[in-house]
Amino acid sequence: SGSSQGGRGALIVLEGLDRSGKSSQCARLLSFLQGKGCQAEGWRFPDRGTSVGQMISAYLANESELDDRTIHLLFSANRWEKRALMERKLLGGTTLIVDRYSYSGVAFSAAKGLDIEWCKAPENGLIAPDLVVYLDVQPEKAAERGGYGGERYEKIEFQKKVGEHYHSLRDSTWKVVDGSLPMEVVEEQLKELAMSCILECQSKQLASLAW
Ligand code: FDM
Ligand code: MG
Repeated sequence: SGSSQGGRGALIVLEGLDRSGKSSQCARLLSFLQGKGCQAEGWRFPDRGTSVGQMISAYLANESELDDRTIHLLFSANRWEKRALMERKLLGGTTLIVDRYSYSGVAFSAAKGLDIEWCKAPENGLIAPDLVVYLDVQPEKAAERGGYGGERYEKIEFQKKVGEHYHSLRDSTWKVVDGSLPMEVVEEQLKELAMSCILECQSKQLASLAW
């Protein structure tokens, strides 16, 4: 059974620095959509549930060391291993609300000094998002929000560099939402963006990332 209105689902991605509010907003948006009877699922990358995801998780927890390019390719592989399922879900009418995607992949690795074009290359051919919402929060503000959890990358100087690289990735699918606004205000903006995106996708074909 497809969605109640027919047509494919939308691929909606939330991006932003650590502690920008992505996870809470993904959860709120998902329950709003499901409450409206929309077929929707919440996904996140890295997906720590696969064997590649477990290697990534150990790396983020500083339990293992990996060469910068190697971990970059593992993050990408973690999206590739989910590509077929993602396509099936979308074509079956399920909207996916995804916490981080290829933009995180490129922005975080480029912030380490890797060449940005090299970082983009393995993302080509993954499913292109229909909407990317960037939750814009200053790194200083994000760090104040209950602090960081101690994973690799959760350092203010590094997050500033990540923010600059995110900025250079903005394209026509991006909407920037001020993540420092009250949670309810951000939530309302997201609902509107998501609803119009879902509507548009019913008559729009899936596309592939072509960086
Ligand atoms: N991250 C996430 C990357 O470096 N590359 C990627 O491709 C993805 C998806 O992993 F610091 C980084 C971003 C973040 C860390 O993410 C873990 P979560 O959202 O905190 O689990
Ligand atoms: Mg984190």
